[in-house]
Amino acid sequence: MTPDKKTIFSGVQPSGNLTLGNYLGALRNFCRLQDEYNCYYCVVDMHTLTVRQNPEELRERSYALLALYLACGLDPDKNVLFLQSHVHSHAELSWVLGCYTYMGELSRMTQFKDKSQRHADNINAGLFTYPVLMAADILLYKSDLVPIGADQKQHLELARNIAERFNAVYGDTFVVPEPFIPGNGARIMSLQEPDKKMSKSDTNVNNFVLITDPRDVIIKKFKKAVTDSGAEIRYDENEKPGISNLINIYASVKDVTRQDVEKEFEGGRYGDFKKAVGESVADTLAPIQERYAEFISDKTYLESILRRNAEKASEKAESTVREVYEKVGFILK
Ligand code: AQP
Repeated sequence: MTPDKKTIFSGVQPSGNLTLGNYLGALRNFCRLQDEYNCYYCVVDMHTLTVRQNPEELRERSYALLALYLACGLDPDKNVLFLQSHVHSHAELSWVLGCYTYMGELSRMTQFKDKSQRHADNINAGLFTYPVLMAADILLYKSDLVPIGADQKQHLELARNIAERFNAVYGDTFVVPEPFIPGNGARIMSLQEPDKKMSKSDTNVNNFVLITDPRDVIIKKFKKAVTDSGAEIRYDENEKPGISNLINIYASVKDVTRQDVEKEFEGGRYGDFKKAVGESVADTLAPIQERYAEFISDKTYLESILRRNAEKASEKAESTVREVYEKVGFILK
């Protein structure tokens, strides 16, 4: 860790195979920021328990997520790539911060409302307190910046409020983190239901594109993507949510503006546009898929990264927890 650089923390849950939304909203920016910042990028496995998981699959998906971090270009010598459950300080700080978070705040979280509707048979306390654990993840590392998709903005705001509240009582302890939300790509929507976001735990496979989907599958999914009545390729989230989502995806993978996309496909047909979007996504993901296949076949290497980085992350996290314990009045051992 370089002392004069600012710190980043972010994480992804191994709650399913990662989607194009996770890549464009989060992972791609992780890579873009890795030279400028000291980065902690976590596989936040503890968060996944808010929804029932198959233990064997969860373990495999945790390895897969680390392999994807590497495949997307994160350098394991430059970044602290680690597993949340390897650092006990996350659970410890989460308990303390939970005592500085109000029920009313947690009840307002839209993800809690969404997920409790989707999993009505399992509205557990963890689902409700999830944003407190997320606040602990971020605040433990005194993070300045948190790269996230737009869906996590509300949770990040809560983390800021908790940090400010704690600092107001005990004096400067936590850095109040800023979100880093990309322009295009911040909110990739479902391909079949463009009024909801693309999610890795969606039950309809045609709603999402996985980072690891084969080229023909990617192109087929885009071919099937819901478009809107009319024939114009124009960005309008309210009137044309399907086409707007595709414009956003194309702009994001090509790193151009939405206006550039409208101009490129002016007068074009929906079918040709969808094919172009599918091909551009497949081209972008192909090199990542190749590297992923190599990394996932070497568990020994993945384990060595996790072991090494758990130590690095623990060192920083434990020092924050000690500081917090002292401030709240615990006797340090
Ligand atoms: N559709 C999306 N568009 C842009 N960014 C997205 N992210 C997720 N979906 C999109 C960003 O990916 C990061 C990791 O997300 P997460 O694993 O912590 O959980 P999530 O936000 O709840 O993502 P999913 O895919 O919807 O997971 P499930 O289905 O398990 O709930 C975050 O930065 C997120 O913003």
